[in-house]
Amino acid sequence: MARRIQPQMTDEVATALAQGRPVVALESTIISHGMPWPRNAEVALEVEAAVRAEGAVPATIAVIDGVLCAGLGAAQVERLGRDTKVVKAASRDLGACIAKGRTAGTTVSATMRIAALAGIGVFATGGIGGVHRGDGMDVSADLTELAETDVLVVCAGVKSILDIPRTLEMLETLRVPVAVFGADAFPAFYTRDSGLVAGERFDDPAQIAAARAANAAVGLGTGMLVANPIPEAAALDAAGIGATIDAALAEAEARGITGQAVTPFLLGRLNESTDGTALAANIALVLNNARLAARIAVAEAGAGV
Ligand code: PSU
Ligand code: MN
Repeated sequence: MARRIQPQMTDEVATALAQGRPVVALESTIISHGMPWPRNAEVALEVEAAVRAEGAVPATIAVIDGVLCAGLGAAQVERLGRDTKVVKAASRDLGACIAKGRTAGTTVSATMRIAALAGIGVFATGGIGGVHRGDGMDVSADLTELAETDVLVVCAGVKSILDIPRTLEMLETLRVPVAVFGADAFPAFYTRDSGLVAGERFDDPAQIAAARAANAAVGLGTGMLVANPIPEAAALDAAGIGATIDAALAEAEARGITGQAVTPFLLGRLNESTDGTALAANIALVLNNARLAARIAVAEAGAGV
C-alpha cells in the first residue's frame, strides 16, 4: 500500500492534535461553491471563531496548490472565496488535484478523507450531499465516504434539493449511524422537520461522543451522521422555500446542468432568488453546527477517546 500523505497542518492544529485537545474539521466547498463572495470568506472565519468559543481548535480543510491542508490562514480562506478558478473536489478528485497542483474547495467526502489522514475525528458542515431527486442515479460520494471513513459529520440534515427519503434509506443500507440532536424528526436544512424520523435522538453531546466510541468498539468502521436542526428563529417557511427549490430544480433541468455542477448551481439559485433569506438561514445553521461539533469534540477529548 502506498504511504499515506500527512496533510499540512497549521501549528495550532498540529499542537492541539499532538496534545489530544479537541479539533473540529470544517469543509471548504461551502466557501468556494456554496456561498457568494465576500460573505463566504467572512462566514468561514466566523465559523472558526464559533469553534474556538466552545474550546476546540478549527481546522478548515482544502487543497492549496496541490497540497492537502488541515487548517488555513486568512489569506488562503480569502483565495478560496474569491478566486473563480478554484475547483470543487470530492474524494476521487484528490489524486488529480495533487498531481496537477490544483487549488480546490473540498466537499464533505474529500474533507472527511483529509480529516481522517490528519487524525481529526469530528467535522462540521451545513448540509451533506445525498441522493438527488429523479431517476438520474446522481448520488453524492458523501454517502459512500460516510460508509467508509470513521469521521463524525455534524450537518443540519438534508436539503430538499435532494430526495430526503431515499437519502435516509441509502444511509441505512450503508449502515451509517444517524443521530438527531435535540429532536425526534430528521431536519431538512432550512426547516426543522423533514416529516421523517430517522436514527436516534440524542440530547447530550457527551452521549453522542459515547455512541461514536461504541460504534468504533463494535468494529463498524463507518462515519456517523449527526443532524442538528436549524435554530427555530432562523428557520424558513417550508412552503415558501419548497417552491423556490422546485423552481431551481426545474431550471437546472431545462439548462441541462449535470454532474458536479448540479449542487453549486442549485445553492447559488436559492441564495439569489430569496433575496438573502436562504443565505442568512444557511449561515445560522452552519454556526449552530460548528458549536455542536465543538461540544462533541470537547466531550471526546475529556473522555480520552
Ligand atoms: N449541500 C448543501 N450545502 C453545500 C453542499 C451540499 O446544502 O455546501 C456541498 C457540500 O460540500 C457537499 C457537496 O459535500 O455540496 C455535495 O456535492 P455533490 O452533490 O456534487 O456530491
Ligand atoms: Mn453528483
